[in-house]
Amino acid sequence: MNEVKMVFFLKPDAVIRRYVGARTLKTLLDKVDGIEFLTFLKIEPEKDFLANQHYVEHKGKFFFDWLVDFTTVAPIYFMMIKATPEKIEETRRILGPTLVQKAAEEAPESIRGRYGIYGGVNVAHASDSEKSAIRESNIWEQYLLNVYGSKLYEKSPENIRKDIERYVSQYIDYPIIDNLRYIELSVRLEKNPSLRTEIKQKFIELLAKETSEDFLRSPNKVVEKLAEILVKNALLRK
Ligand code: FUP
Repeated sequence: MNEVKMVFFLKPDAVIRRYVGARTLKTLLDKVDGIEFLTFLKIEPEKDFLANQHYVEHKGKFFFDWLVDFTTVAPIYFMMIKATPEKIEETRRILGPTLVQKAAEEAPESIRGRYGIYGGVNVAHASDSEKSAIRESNIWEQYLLNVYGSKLYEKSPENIRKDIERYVSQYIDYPIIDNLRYIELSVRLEKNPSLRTEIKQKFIELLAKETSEDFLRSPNKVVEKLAEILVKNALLRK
């Protein structure tokens, strides 16, 4: 029987906010007993793939276009993880409920409860059941094999773990802005859409404190683009 793999990725908010991504990966390494990673790739998936495959079940929902824009605003870090039903459940428990306010209320110690920004800006994706793990690992494998070919699974799990540990040690001591601050600003904007420009500027300032030089200087202005996504996220739920 084929082994089951699950999909886990750091979303753009966790990639830009350096500490958040590092803390998320460290938590997986520390808390999921015997976790084994089969890939660790910095990628920029195409909108078409996300819209028509990964997120296809959400097509037509009010947040769908926003979700695809959010997931492509900056690179993501993509992991395939060796899965069992127990590991899928454990990883999801550590990640917490989908929406940040619910996560903060019901699972304040979860990754999304502690580090999510607001609404669907929720740090990471993890397959949520054995069925979705099978579906997602199959579509991502097909997609990535087109790009990487046989190099996709070239590295041993031991070496991938070392790559992830290197990522963690590179970014774990970055500064972090309390996510309550992002929540306050999002709520303020939700109530007063006319504050859009002012609050977007504030988001840019906060994200700039949490990110690294490469993103600050990136020609495609990922920090500003993520700030715009945070603005739209707050206004989406009006
Ligand atoms: P999850 O498996 O927890 O990531 O959640 P879903 O597959 O249900 O949703 C995928 C993504 O859509 C979420 F991560 C965030 C986004 N979303 C919203 O922005 N608003 C919603 O009301 C529901 C989901």
